[in-house]
Amino acid sequence: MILPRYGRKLDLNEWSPVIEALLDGRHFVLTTHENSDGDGLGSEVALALVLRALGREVKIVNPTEVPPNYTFLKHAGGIELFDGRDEQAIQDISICDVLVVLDANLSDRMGSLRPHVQFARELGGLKILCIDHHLEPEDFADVMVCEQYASSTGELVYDLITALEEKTGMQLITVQVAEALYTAVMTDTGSFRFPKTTPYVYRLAGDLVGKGADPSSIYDRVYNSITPQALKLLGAALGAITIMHEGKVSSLFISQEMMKSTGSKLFDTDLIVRYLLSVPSVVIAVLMVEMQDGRIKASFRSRGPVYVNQLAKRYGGGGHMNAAGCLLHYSAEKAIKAIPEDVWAFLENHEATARHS
Ligand SMILES: [Mn+2]
Repeated sequence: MILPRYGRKLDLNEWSPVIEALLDGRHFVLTTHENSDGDGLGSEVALALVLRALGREVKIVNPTEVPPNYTFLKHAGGIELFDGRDEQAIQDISICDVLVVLDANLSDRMGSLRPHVQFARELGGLKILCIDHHLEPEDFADVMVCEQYASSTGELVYDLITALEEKTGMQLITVQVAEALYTAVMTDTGSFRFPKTTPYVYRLAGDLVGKGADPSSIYDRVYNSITPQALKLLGAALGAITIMHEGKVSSLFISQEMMKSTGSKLFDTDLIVRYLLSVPSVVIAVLMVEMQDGRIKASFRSRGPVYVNQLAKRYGGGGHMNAAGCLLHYSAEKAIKAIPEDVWAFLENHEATARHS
């Protein structure tokens, strides 16, 4: 069930279906989307610490491994981050009573964990909660808070935790919780500069800094932690960017070969996508990465009111207005040829519609 969208900060009463489910649960598993980012990881670490402070058993199990620049989150709180390669962690999905999905609103985004979740669901007794801020949610959980006004899932989790503080009379935002939430909000707002960075987001960040989150050390750990391999990949990738269609579309294909020859990993491609939109004429950028299993991970970025989530949706993905993605079963040759053409057709159609309205 998707809760009605409020388009603003929820109050204690509006959060109550989530709070009830959290307080009723004993054994929790928290998870986020494949190829996890700062928002998903920070949100789950913050919520895990809070649930633990409330005496609950909590495990974090993600579909894919944690990028090295986010491992500091677990050290801070003594929270372990498991992934789909850990069989014991997978077992926990079938014995927990509440699964909380953070920063993902499609069941598909749980990747390799999805069949295990479905199995646990069929056995009965597993309650699923979802807290997210992407467009067009799929109704797959018992309680879903999907608020696209929010800058980040971290912003929603902050609101949830403050509502829990109100409900329990406990102080729940420790230094570690503040650090995790700050990481979530900082990364999803592009360091407090994307359009959804409202005055409220700055107040929230100020509160977290007041509670012990250190902005410069968190920035340093997240962004100034590039490996030499990632830097080599960046160099190769920048040289391979193509700008086409009157300078309005930029595209880049990163092959397995490029990643192997530089010794880089999938999450090393995350720092590359922003360069694709750094040319002012570019309206839509697409980054395609050939994954180890042969699938193509496509990330779309746009400038202005261009809903690239609609583009991603055609391929079974989704996301936000200006940032969306999908996974494709395309060959490399097909992706390189077809996807930038689809992007251009989508943009031409968008421009024609905009002219006539
Ligand atoms: Mn997010």
